[in-house]
Amino acid sequence: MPAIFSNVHRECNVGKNAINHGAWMVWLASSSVSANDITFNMTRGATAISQQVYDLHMTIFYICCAIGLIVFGAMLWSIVHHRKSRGAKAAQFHESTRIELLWTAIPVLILVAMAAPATSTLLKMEDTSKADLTVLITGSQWKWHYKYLEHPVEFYSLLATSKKQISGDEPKSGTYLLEVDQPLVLPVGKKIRFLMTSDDVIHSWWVPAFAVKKDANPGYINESWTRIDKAGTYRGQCAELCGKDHGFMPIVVVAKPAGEFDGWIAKTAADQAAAKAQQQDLASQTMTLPQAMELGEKVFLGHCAACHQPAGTGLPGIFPALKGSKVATLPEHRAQHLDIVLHGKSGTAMQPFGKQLTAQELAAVVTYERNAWDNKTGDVIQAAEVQSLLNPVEPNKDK
Ligand SMILES: [Cu+2]
Repeated sequence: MPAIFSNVHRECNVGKNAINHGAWMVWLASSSVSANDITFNMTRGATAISQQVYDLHMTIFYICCAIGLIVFGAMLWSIVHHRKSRGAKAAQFHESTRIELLWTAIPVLILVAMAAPATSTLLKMEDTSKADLTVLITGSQWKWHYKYLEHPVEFYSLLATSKKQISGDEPKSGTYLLEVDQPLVLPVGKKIRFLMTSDDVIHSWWVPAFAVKKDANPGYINESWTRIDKAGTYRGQCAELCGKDHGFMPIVVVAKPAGEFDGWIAKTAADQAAAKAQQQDLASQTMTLPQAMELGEKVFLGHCAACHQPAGTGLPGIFPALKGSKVATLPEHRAQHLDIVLHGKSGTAMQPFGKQLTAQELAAVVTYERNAWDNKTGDVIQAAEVQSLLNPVEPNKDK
């Protein structure tokens, strides 16, 4: 039994016939020492703001407890001492100006005492000025995209928990559903401004240790910030019900000392530039059908199978089947098929994959969808075609 409950239980047995106010107050005061150890309480977190939010939460909690004890204590005492069986007679008085003033003034004073620290903390939480680093966070069914606005670095961060753990075929790790392939890396001791938005539905970026929880809305940018005190790994989740895999888009932040972070961001920028150059190289190569099918299957299982299912059957009434569908089999729908994969389909859960995958991966996955599960169209899409659809040559505007 958690300590708080055993304390409550013990205190409830103290004096069966009378409420021991003294004991309750002692418990209330002493519990402040252990409040942080209670696992279902808020965390103190790893930032000055999260500590302030925690203190504010505890202050308001204790004020509420005290009000509850006084009000319910007075009620219970009155019920017991002025009960009918004791021959109590109701007092007959009306319109006492003094009492009315008192029961208006006391709650107003309590509310002001609560509002003052709450407002001060909220104002600090909203002050995103003078940031050292800005990260654009984009929620997308069902992953997060991070872009460092001062550096040429951006990437998607996807759930890394294996499908076998999810299906129960493997034992679950200690960080089950709270692990990603690429964590967001941030420097310690710097003010980091977050800009939140979404590609599709409303998500919410929530890391309890930073006391940051902000909605990521499509077509709108929300702001928040943090300054992390300690290096380490911090975990969070999407906190807005955003569809089928809402529970599968965790957040992992790795906070590194500033010097280490500078090294990491420089290396990542160089790696990403090299990968981009390599992708352009690959885009000029021609794939055979078996090569495209091999790569396409990997891409399909990693990005498409959650909705369209590994066997291409979809989920009837929710996600369309690709196996035997007109779009994935008929020659006249080939261009539409490519367009949907690259740019998404508005009004549906089908998101644009054009900026999430390389031209080669996009070509391979469309080839796979057009040839797997008896679709067998024989079509082989090449990366060069995808590239031309992604970056159409702009007509000369001078003409
Ligand atoms: Cu979400």
